[in-house]
Amino acid sequence: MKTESARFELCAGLGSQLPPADVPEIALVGRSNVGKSSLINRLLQRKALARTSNTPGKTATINFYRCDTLRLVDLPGYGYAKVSGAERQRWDELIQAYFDGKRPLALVLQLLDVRHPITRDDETMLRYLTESGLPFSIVLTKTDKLNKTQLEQQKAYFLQQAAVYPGVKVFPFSALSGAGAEEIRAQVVAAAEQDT
Ligand SMILES: Nc1nc2c(ncn2[C@@H]2O[C@H](COP(=O)(O)OP(=O)(O)OP(=O)(O)O)[C@@H](O)[C@H]2O)c(=O)[nH]1
Ligand SMILES: [Mg+2]
Repeated sequence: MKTESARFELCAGLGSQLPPADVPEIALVGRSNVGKSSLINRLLQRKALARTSNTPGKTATINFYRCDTLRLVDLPGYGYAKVSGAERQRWDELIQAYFDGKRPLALVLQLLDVRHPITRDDETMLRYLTESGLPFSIVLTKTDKLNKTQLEQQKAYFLQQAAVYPGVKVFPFSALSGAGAEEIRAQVVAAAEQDT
């Protein structure tokens, strides 16, 4: 992955604004604030190409980042309680338009905060990915926030949870230290190549 060539490509607030589905895409999904934009920055070796924030619900559009012949797709986070009904409906429609858009989805990265149990929203997403037959991997974010013992415990918990999804890989990751980024990048590149 030649990250020097990475650039922000486009942001879509409506299904009609999605770019032509012409290169393999890697989509990031997960709860609001789980670390999607931070992972994109790490994968592309940029400090702030994707905007990150302490305020959940920051990314309310689908943001596309282009690197070589693949796209990283930052989807709006789910599970943020404070958004209005109308806003939530727009998000739902936007995400549906993306997943229904017959796009060349090479891989979905499902992000889960390593510190917390899987939520109902996470489960809904995981079930959706499974039922749609989409290839996906799990990324456990914010591993730097746990000590070694806690981290081992949580990894064991997630590996057990992931066992119901055959063949799904689990990548522990820290945006702070960069731990795990190399492995995820390799998986992204391999998935995109397979899809080309
Ligand atoms: N310590 C630590 N903080 C992290 C990590 N990943 C993300 N954060 C922090 O968590 C907050 C949310 O990160 P974002 O990358 O903006 O999360 P997001 O999933 O894009 O959030 P939305 O756009 O709201 O859906 C920011 O303050 C980040 O700095 C990590 O691995 N370690
Ligand atoms: Mg974001």
